[in-house]
Amino acid sequence: SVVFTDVANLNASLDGQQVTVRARVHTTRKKGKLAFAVLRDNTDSVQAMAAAGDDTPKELVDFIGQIPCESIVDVVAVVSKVEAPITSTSQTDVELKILKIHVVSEALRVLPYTIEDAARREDAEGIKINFDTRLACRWMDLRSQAANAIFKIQSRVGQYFREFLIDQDFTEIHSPKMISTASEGGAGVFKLGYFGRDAYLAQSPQLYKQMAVQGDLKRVFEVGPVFRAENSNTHRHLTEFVGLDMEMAINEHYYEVLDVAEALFGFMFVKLLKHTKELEAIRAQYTFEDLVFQVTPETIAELGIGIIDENVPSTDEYLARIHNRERRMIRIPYAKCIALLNTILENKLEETEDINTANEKLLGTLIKKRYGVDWFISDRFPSACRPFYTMPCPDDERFTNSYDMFIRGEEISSGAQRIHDPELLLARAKSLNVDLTPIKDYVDSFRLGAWPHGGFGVGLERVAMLYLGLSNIRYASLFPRDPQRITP
Ligand code: ATP
Ligand code: AMO
Repeated sequence: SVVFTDVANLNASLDGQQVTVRARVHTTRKKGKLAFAVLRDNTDSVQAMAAAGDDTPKELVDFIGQIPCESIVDVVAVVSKVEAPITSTSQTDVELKILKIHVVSEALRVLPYTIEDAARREDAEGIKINFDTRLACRWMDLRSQAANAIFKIQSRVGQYFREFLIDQDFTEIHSPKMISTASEGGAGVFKLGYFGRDAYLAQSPQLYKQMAVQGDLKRVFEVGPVFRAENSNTHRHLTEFVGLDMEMAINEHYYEVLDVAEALFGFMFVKLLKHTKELEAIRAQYTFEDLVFQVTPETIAELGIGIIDENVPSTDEYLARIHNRERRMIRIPYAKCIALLNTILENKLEETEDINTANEKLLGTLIKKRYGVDWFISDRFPSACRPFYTMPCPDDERFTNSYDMFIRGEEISSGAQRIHDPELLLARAKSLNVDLTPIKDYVDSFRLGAWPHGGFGVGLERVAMLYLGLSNIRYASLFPRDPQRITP
């Protein structure tokens, strides 16, 4: 059988050797007796050429010149060291002298758009194709380096979420996605037919992850699809997204959940930093500044959180400390966030009022200015803004033991301690006008001895979008679903 050499492995040490390479034709050019082709395999590329003469028939040169760009070809060639480096390809010190070429799969001669179109910087001059056009042919768009890299980073977000929680003794669960009623207050549900009955697509694994804890799994997580029939035509809402959810039994305080959240995201952010090749490819198209997630000693001194150190630690030290639970991210009570906003807002907000998207962004800016970080948790949210299952604060019923996590002034995670007393749950639902009859099983799951517990949910695409400073969540969704789009 034929041994294929990857484009990435072609270099001057192979000078004079015959190789077989499978790659895409990135470009071709014919000039008299010469034909050139750039062969591309993902981020790697190499120049290949043929010159009509004694050993090379003119037909080969003509044939190369007319292969449509993006076709997949097998090339048999001799590796040849070049004198002057070829700067337009990733393999700079060699070119391939083509002996044979076989088209494995021919591309259309007229492409919907070129890879250069898909890779154009957001701030570039001239005509840009719009993102809808790119999405309509996503398999082409994904070939551009930045788009490809976004999904490599996103995959790591999921991987680190899993790795960290498994290491902390969490069990991965798979809850049903077809359910008999809404699982989340507020957001709309998609209805489906279920053998003559109505069923709904799950808006979150919320009720099931809690019931799993009551089944003594005690520390659980899930990575799975979440469906929301919200007519949300915003830069950060999808109708289907990937939910990263966790739920755990707690002993004394919901801070036990926040400790896991902080350590988990700290772990993830530090680990992501090492994927420099992908981060640079994304940065070349979408300008973004690195996420600042390390709290300075001044902030620690002011807020009285975590350990005290004169020096801001290196990322490795930071990771070690997170594991040792020595350092905490900033946690700011909701009422304090409102107070901070009110220092500059003309129309002052009440401390139990919901914060809209613009003010959320503003809050992010204020916190960055004051504490130097893009990452924070706000806790003790007003009862009126949280679902029925959220535990009220024991010291003040207007607020709840709940929290949101923000990066760059936008929400990536939301969670709470949950009510584990069925009578309190019924009372809360009644006061919020939520009918719990359809989820009687859920209420009953707290009647056989219930662990106090809490957890949180994260949107995978939100994390990727905001970690990478992207302006639209659709860039971080492989085949985005929104009210306007259900194909491809
Ligand atoms: P979640 O729903 O998960 O709590 P979210 O980021 O969607 O997370 P919401 O609490 O739904 O947050 O809303 C937060 C802000 O987002 C609101 O203040 C609102 O201004 C804005 N928002 C939410 N949904 C829409 C929408 N469909 N259209 C415009 N803005 C929206
Ligand atoms: P929430 O509704 O806040 O909480 O969702 C959790 C996280 O999911 C992401 N998210 C979204 N991402 C893309 N498109 C959307 N339409 C969308 N809506 C939400 C956000 C958000 O922080 N059951 C609770 C979680 C819990 O308490 O454990 C819940 O679903 O990143």
